[in-house]
Amino acid sequence: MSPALLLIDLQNDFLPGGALAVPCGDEVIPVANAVQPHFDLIVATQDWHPPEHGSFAANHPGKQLFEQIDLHGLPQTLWPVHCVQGTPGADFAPGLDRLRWHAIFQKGTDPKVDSYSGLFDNGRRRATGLGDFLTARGVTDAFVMGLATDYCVKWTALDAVDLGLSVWLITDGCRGVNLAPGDVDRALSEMQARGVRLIHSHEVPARLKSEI
Ligand code: VGL
Ligand code: ZN
Repeated sequence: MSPALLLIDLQNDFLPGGALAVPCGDEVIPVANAVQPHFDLIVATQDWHPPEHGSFAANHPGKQLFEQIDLHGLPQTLWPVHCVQGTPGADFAPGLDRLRWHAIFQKGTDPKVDSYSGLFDNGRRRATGLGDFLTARGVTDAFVMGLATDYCVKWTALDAVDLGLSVWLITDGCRGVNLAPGDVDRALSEMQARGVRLIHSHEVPARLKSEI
């Protein structure tokens, strides 16, 4: 197995007090710090929107927060202004160890299309470079954790499956938005149905040692 750890959107705006706070999102930071020493290859994704991004309700006068619209041909949930490039909300969580990260892949930079996945935009037109990065290093297994389970974590995991990787979701390292009750459970089922395997962070060391 040639593993990589993918840390998804561990940014201030997704933590309690942030613009798009994920309930208990701060609880995953110690999990990220605990698993990092077990990996030789660690990458992070960063939601990185321009102020005029089309996913912000504020940029669609008359529309409500969390309403669904059509954004240049794709369904789009309208979010609070979050993770604006260069703002403190877009910074990584304080207390998150990042000394051993190999690369950061930014996404959501095109105002016309959102990018939940760390690999491709929602229209699958542009790649972030993360897929090529993993392929170039011969990665076979992606261990995914972060925020939010029902959006960026889910789409990153599913895209990684599509790239042919074995995907492991570190469940205690993820928290979800649950806009509708049950969204997180549905996301977990969807991932499992597509071959993503769920593991607890405590199982990671044994899994990395196993040849299976
Ligand atoms: C995310 C909604 C909007 C996420 C990012 O990181 O899950 N969710 N932008
Ligand atoms: Zn976003």
